[in-house]
Amino acid sequence: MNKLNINYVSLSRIASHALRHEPWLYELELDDEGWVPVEELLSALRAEKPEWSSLSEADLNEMIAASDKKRHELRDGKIRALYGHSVPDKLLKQPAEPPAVLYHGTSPEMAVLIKASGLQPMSRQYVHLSVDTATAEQVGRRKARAPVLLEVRAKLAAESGVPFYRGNDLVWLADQVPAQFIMFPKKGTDLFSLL
Ligand code: HQG
Repeated sequence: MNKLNINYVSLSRIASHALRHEPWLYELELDDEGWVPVEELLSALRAEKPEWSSLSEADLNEMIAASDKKRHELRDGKIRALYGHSVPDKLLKQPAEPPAVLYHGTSPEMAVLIKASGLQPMSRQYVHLSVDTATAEQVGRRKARAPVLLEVRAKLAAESGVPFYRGNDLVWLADQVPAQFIMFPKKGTDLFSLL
């Protein structure tokens, strides 16, 4: 704990809500790349809880450093969420060359639907992909006790015209990924009988 008794997990959760989902509830407006002035976010957060009343930029830096995932980026007096957005206006992102393979962890039930219609962003702006299987499993465990790991042939998809975007070092984004570029679990696994 720190001198202001700030719970950084809870701070990060509220900051993500403001920067990803409902900025208008905090009187914030994201620019077309998702940035807001740090001072504007700070004044909104200071009003949320008595123990946040003298929150500073240093606390936001500490929140980012203390987090288990790199969810936010603070630069030149501005801050944004790096991924996860559901705001109505789609953020501008520059396509980048993805690694050969990316992973997506999900539930067995959703994997069946993904086999039929590809990876879709659902309630977010972008599909979220992981650079390694450990991260994808962690993401998938939010959806199922025994998640399914899908392998996305990202380089091949990119070469075929599917854009990919960098989220952070571990997370990549896509508008959608057609099923033809996704490898599903093989014959002999439990999931295969469902697929
Ligand atoms: C599924 C967390 C049916 C998809 C994580 C997923 C991540 C489909 C769910 C980030 C589908 C959406 C995002 C289709 C995809 N039919 N279901 N065609 N295509 N789905 O939570 O990727 O901790 O919006 O498999 O770590 O699970 O918040 O996406 O299960 O990086 O920072 O639809 O959120 O980060 O679920 O997670 P979500 P996600 P934070």
